[in-house]
Amino acid sequence: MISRNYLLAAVFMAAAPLAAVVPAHAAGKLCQVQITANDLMQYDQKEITVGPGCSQIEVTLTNVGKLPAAAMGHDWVLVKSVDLTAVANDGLVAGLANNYQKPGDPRIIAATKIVGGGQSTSVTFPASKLEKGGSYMYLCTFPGHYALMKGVFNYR
Ligand SMILES: [Cu+2]
Repeated sequence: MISRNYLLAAVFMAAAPLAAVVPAHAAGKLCQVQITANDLMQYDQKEITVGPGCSQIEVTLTNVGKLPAAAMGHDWVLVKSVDLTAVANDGLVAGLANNYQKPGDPRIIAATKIVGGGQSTSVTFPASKLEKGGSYMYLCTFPGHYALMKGVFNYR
């Protein structure tokens, strides 16, 4: 015999995931950005502008090169402009296993992992992490790359 309580619990458990998912889809505007990186240590964009009206920002990085991650990997890391050099320097010693990002670095606003040639990765973060008109930059933290691989990130 199946008790009434058991049936109620089953119905509740089936309904709960739906209730959690629907508001997330309805939560506002997702602003999407595409950027590529290549074997010549270059992003295809030196400046990215996002906004207005974004609630979430999704950045997709595609490594259009051919070399593996250990030789010519790239990531996309968003920081305040003033933190650029320090984040790059701390990333140097963090190693590939940490995507050349200092674990738990509070200066990193958003970051993808390191990807090798032919791979793609993305990161989604809330726009509320940014101030409109703030001074932000993005960089690749693979050792030696950020001198060439950096750009200005505008949030409006
Ligand atoms: Cu790179």
